[in-house]
Amino acid sequence: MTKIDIKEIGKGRRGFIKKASLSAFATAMGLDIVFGGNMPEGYVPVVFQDDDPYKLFSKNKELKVLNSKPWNIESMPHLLDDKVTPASKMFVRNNGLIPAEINVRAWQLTFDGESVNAPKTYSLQDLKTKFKHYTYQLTIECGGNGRSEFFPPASGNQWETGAVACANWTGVRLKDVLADVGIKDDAVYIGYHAADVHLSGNPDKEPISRGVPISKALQEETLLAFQMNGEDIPLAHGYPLRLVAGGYPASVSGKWLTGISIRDKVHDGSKMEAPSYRVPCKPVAPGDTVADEDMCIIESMPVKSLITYPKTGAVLSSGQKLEVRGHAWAGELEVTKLEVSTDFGGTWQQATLQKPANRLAWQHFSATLSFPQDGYYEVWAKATDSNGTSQPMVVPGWNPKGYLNNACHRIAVKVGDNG
Ligand SMILES: Nc1nc2c(c(=O)[nH]1)N[C@H]1C(S)=C(S)[C@@H](COP(=O)(O)O)O[C@H]1N2
Ligand SMILES: [Mo]
Repeated sequence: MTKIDIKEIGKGRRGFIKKASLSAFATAMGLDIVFGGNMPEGYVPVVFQDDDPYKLFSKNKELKVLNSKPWNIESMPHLLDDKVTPASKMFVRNNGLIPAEINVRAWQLTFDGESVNAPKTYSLQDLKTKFKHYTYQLTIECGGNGRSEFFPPASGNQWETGAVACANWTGVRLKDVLADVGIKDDAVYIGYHAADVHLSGNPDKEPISRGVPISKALQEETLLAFQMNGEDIPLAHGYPLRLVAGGYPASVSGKWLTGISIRDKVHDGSKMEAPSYRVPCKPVAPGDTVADEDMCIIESMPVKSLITYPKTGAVLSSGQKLEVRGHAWAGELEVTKLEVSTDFGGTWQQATLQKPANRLAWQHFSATLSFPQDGYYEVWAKATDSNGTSQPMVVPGWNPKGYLNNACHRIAVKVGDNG
């Protein structure tokens, strides 16, 4: 099966449409462009001018498009109410252009690097037939989720709270495949390679090529996934093959996976270098300049939670109780406590917190709240991880790139007619 993404066809250097793409447009339409020779250089036929990302990626219309080049689309707390996030409500974060053409039959995954015994290549079929399949619910959250709240502001996509999801991922364990490849004792890191295209159009540049320490690569839940929620992975989320390493910043979960390098040092691919996906090794004052050598790679994500029901702005009648619910997660750790407050953090009430479906899955919570009188309230949620660390009530540790904002989530609730 070949999937063609019309929007990416012909976007060469600087996004201009080349004459050479005329035939690609014609093929996509199944019609000749009779006077196509008269089209000005760079002209996009009207039928292709309206990018409708919702249609293109089958997304719920309430998701928010932050950027179209590359596509970055954010979800919202009330859309994340499902226990397992469906594709239609999952955020999209791209650093480059989605591969224009995907040939599943010819798709290969190559292992190389200083620390493989010998390079080895697998077809998708090899991976699916030679190794045992596993399914896990894995939480993946963009390192920049919550960036919009930092001050002074950090450049980059201004994510609010919706760059997180927990889907069911099915694939083979990376550790099983690495055992088959044969790796040397000096392996310390892996780095992924993928089929997406750098925004410059330069085929020699990778939009992103990140990785994880070998110990994370060898965890049971680290998958080479070919299914999401029981179906082929949607194109926007990495079809036909994706590395999924839950609990770490989602940037390590490489989509459209074509290669894995086993490194004898920390992987030095695109966006591994400072300051990308790094925070100051020691806390700094807001707005400080931080030298590259003082920035450390983000590994496990911090403890966090989201109230997914009700939607902020809920209106209750006088005396009505409110059943709130949501999810909590803590990177590589487990969430051990979830508390909610209706009085701006003055007092806290313990919520019912479920165990995760498996390690690295988010956990569901619920609590029944009552309100003493009519008026305006906020519901705040605070999770605590198995190390005893809780979410901060204010935006934590400012950092130059605006990563790791795990401040308590808050929703507004009005009680009574005049609330
Ligand atoms: N090949 C490739 N993999 C990638 C990216 C990318 O741009 N290219 N973006 C990364 C980042 S920064 C994030 S947050 C997640 C987003 O995953 P999603 O789009 O499936 O939600 O994919 C990661 N994997
Ligand atoms: Mo990300």
